[in-house]
Amino acid sequence: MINIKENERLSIMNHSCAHLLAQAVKHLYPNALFWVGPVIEEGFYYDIDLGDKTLTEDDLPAIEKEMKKCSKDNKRIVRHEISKNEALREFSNDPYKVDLISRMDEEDTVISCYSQGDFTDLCRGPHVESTKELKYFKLLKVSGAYWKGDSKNKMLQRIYGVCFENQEDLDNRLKEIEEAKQRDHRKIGKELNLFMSHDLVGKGMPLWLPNGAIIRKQLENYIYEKEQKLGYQHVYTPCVGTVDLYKTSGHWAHYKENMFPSMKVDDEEFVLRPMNCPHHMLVYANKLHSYRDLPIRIGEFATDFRYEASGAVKGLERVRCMCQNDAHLFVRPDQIGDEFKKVVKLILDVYQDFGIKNYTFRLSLRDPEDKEKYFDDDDMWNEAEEKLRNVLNEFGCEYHEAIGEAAFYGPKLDVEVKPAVGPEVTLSTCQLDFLLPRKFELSYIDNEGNRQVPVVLHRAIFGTFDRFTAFIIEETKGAFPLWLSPVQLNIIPVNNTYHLEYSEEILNILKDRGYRVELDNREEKLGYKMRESVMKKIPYSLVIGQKEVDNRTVSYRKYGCEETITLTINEFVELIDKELTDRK
Ligand code: TSB
Ligand code: ZN
Repeated sequence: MINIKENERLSIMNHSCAHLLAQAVKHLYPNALFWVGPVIEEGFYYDIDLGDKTLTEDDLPAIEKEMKKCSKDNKRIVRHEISKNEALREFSNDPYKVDLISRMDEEDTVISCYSQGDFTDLCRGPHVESTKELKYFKLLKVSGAYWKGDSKNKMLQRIYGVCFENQEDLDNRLKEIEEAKQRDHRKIGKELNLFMSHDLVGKGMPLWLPNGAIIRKQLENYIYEKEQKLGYQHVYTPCVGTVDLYKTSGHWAHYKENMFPSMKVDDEEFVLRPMNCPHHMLVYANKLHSYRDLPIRIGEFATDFRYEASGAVKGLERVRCMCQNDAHLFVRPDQIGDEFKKVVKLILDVYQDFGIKNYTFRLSLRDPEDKEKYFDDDDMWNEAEEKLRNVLNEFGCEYHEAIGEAAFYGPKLDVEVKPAVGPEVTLSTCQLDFLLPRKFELSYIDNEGNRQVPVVLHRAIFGTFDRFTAFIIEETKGAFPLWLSPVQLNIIPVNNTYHLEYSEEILNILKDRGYRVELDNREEKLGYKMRESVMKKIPYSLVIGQKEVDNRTVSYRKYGCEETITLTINEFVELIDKELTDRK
């Protein structure tokens, strides 16, 4: 998809189109007040106060029609500049504009306005020269958006749209949007009964349904096996901690706005944990460690709670209650490079297993000038950053460096992916931390009998099971590989009178082997049942007719294939076993 924001011409057109939208809205809703209308990757939006009116998608065609009219009017888009005071006077009836203008620092700031016919908006520009240049646009959706993103403020109407230079580009974009909608994990999640949400449980608190729970369990088993082989030790710790725990870790000072408020129980004050690091620090500190014991790798599938803005929560991808595939690796400084390398290798292995190809590595480094944000030990930072870079180069990974994006406690590597709808998100992460071990006074005894402080690597390969599942749903469009599929095999007797008994026999054989298998014994036509099996994206549909009964065979059709293949039961079981072991 073309990134509108990164294309200069399209960026200007989309910004102008946002003004065209505002002009049309003003014609149709004369009391409308306008907040901001920026260009985004996908096009543009405008946040608008329409009083009590809540827009729906049904209102968009009329607005679009009015935009077309304004475009045809062919009005020149004219820039003029006024002083801050003049601007305050001119827009005195518009509290949103007054808010914007008042926040411009200097008294003598020059403020630019753009006018097109009867409509003027405060704006830095630049814009196209005339409204008639804006012909190929489409309004895409409407949603509520709190003023300044704060849920205590009024809810505004946000209208999204996109504009291109010609009809073909616009059509292509609309096609892409439609495909993305079909792939959206929220849509597929509903169709395949993977997860749900309910107002009584709360925003951003998904409920995993039986089908989704099967996928999650498989993911847990998969990564647990891998981590066992790599020497991880898994623990279970509570999803709350006292406020004091998070004061010790520094989260209370630096991360409080992302946390749920605290609650009192007897004389203790608890918070729902947003991260598991403090608990794992205490697990480490529970024992004395020698330099020979390190690295120690404490893993957990750990539930966390984070306050995410209500407008940001999204299906399983961005939730307020999540389960991390978390681990904290306690290493000696001389082991940083090796251990980081193992984490990167694990990430690459996992992505290969899942066939994930479209991702980017982001190496977040400190800004050496920013002495306030980053704790001050230049040598340590330089060495650590160099080690991370070397590992990525060794693997031949392409990555981009984000200066000033490191956490205050150390550099990190994130893996970014693009969901079907919306901006990029981070899946895997590996973060170096020099500070937390000090805060918890962690130590190990070195080979001369002296106390030393270990370094910690925070890492999550899937990120969270929630986000990873969202991603996998979109990657596979719900057609999961056999090992992940909620239902793996679907047995369809051609005729219940003659073929049901043998079908049931096969059902029992396959169930005994531990496969997730269903038998469709409804009195429906074969074609209908086959279509439904495909709609449910079941990997194998087994058709059992007279030939199969007579020869004690099964005939199957794989999802996405037209071919029907007949095998003996034993051959079929072998095939399935192999596919399950390979987890491909
Ligand atoms: C890796 N303390 C570290 C941990 O040890 C940590 O919490 N890192 S994190 O903040 O980056 O979160 C880990 C991963 O959780 C992220 O990489 C991301 O994939 C996932 N994640 C973060 N926020 C959300 C959310 N709101 N919904 C779903 N997944 C999320
Ligand atoms: Zn952590």
